[in-house]
Amino acid sequence: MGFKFITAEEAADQIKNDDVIGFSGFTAAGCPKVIAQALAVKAEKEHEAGRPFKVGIFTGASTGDSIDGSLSRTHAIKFRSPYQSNGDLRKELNSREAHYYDLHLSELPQYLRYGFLPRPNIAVFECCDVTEDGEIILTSAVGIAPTVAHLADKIFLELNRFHPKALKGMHDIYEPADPPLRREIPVYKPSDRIGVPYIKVDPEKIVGIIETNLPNEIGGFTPTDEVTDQIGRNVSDFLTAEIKAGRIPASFLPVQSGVGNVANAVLGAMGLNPSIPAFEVYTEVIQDSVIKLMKEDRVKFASGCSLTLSTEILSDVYGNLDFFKERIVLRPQEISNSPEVARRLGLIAINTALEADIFGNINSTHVVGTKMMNGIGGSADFCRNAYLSIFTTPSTAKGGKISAIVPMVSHVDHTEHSVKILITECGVADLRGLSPIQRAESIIENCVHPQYKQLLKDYLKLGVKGHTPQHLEACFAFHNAFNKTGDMSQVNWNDYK
Ligand code: 0RQ
Repeated sequence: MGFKFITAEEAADQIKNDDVIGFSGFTAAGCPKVIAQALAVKAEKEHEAGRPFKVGIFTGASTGDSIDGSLSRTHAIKFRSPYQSNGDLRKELNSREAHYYDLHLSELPQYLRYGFLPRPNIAVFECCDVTEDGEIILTSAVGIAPTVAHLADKIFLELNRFHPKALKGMHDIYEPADPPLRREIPVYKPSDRIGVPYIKVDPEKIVGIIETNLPNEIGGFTPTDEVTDQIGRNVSDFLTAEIKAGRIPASFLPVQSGVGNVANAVLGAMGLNPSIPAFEVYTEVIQDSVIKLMKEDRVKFASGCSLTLSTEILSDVYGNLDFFKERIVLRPQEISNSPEVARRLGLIAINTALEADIFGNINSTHVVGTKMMNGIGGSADFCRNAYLSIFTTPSTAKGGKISAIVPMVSHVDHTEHSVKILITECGVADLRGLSPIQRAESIIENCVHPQYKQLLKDYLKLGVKGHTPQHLEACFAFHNAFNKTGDMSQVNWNDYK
């Protein structure tokens, strides 16, 4: 059979109101572009004609602007899961124009297979190659595509010539059987390959292919600053001390690191520290700093779900595929983020908090308790199951008007039971084996910004008895002060005595 080459508009014509679409990609890497843009145009026309048009959207994590941005601006999203980081979509979610369910990334594929969520009837994937017998080679990410490929009735492909066909071999596609038939996922070291390099589908399901030549829509990272550099050094010094104390093997353990500026600074500092041996990475997002360290021989191997790289670095990878294909594997997110594998490999997990409390609970998602920022992403897949779970955060936000460390987090994503180490630019709180009051003393002493130290010490003196000295009326006083005055430091404990 020959494949049918169509336009993005012809693909969008076949997508109906209320359809559920599963997109390939993880972050903006590997995401289709032109079909979503055409769908946004269609949505606008339908709305102008007075007809409803909204679709449900599942992807691996966040997406490029063509999906989350275009479809939000045209109010075409009925629901969205499992993660996002787009400003326009954030507005839609926080005004409840679109429904959002924030999920652990490892769980989404199996939730779809179990039938816990609406079935994606349409698949839209970006690929660098496809064969007549239905072998699809993805581009710079895997995400949920293997599962969606099986569940969808129709598959549309964006064959993106920006990504070389020679990428074949970087992906390792493996889907576990569902209970009661599931066996162990046989990844025993980050470089183990357990699947095949393509997604195999019935070629009859591929209803149209659109040829494109477009780079990923990945924004550049802002450079590190004094605060993030100091956090990086604190993490790296802490890990060195752990090796010296014999609590991390001298050969080191695989590292998982979140995304963003702090994560970049942390990896940079680890790379510069001669006491940390060259290490392996078992993570979800492979970002620029990993490639840089790989070229310097400081990172030996990276297993991830996406190459979330600036176009310049991605082009460098594509220009040296022989070198990088031996050192990188891209996996579906239920494998890159598998709790089972994270526990087995003994990951050092380093993620960023939006807000932490003095007892060690972490809020990664909600600004002042109500507004969704991005989502929990893969942070809990790793943090709960790691060998050692570290959270980092600058001690303040918004020019010091917000303390990132508060009496009680305004939303809980990671509980005190999963969080072992908290690190800010001020220092390190090692929470292992500490009771709630000891954790509070350690966090205030080591991590809190000087501006907020006395305020938090005074909070503990409000006279509360019990195992966890939380004052149920005053525990959100920082947030209330911020909501009233725009500055958490304006809190007045006399109001609560
Ligand atoms: O706001 O952009 O308006 O200035 O939050 O903060 O310090 O730049 O940090 O970009 O690393 O993001 C937790 C959101 C941190 C991210 C979070 C404001 C601050 C700024 C961003 P502005 P920073 P980052 C792998 C693992 C969850 C998912 C995860 C995240 C903005 O790391 O989404 O870990 N994590 N995934 O000013 C109000 C506070 C604040 C605050 C910071 N306490 N209150 N605003 N800000 N602290 C990735 C995947 O899963 C794919």
